[in-house]
Amino acid sequence: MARTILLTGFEPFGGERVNPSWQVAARLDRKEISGAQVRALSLPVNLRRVARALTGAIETLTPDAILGLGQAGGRTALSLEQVAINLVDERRTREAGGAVGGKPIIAGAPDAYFTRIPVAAIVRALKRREIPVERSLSAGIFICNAAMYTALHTTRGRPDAPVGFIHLPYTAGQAANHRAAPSMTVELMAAGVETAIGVIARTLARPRRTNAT
Ligand code: PCA
Repeated sequence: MARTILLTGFEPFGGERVNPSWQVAARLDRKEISGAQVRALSLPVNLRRVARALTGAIETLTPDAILGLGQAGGRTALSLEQVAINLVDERRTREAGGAVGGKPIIAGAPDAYFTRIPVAAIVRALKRREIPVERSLSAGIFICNAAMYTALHTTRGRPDAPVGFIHLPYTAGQAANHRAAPSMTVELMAAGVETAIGVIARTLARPRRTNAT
């Protein structure tokens, strides 16, 4: 049976007309990459609704892997997030319609989760394709971090399932309105994310360890 990779992007926020994360996810929707089928999901930039949308999709699709995408204006490269923390920022949360100010995303849950996608292999693959890529130690304390945390927490019982998050720079079009901001074309970002999904999909294709009896 074909493997399924849930690929999430966000709606535009902060006065932007587009969000590169959704532009990239929409482009790759239904694509078959290294034996895995991509299913794209658009997420709201709202703390409560994002958790509901994400856990609902995980329940209905039971994806073999989850890759979240988000916009991080100002970054210069595809940023592979290495950690998600159990915290949301007060001020920006209010803007995003939530009431959970300065509190954990999920009360009583672990402080942090490390990414479960093969970061080093993805960095190598993107560098081979000459696509700017970096590792990041903070996904922030806004909705993207919350989405990454929620995905990792919801799938904690399946530690072999790859789950991770990549922040994207502004698109070239967005950067036209942000003086001196770095940017990439949607095409190049999509090529990078497709490469990353290929690496993830190939780890799924490996025969699983079975308990020999
Ligand atoms: N970026 C924001 C929220 C949605 C998005 O695309 C973030 O980094 O939290």
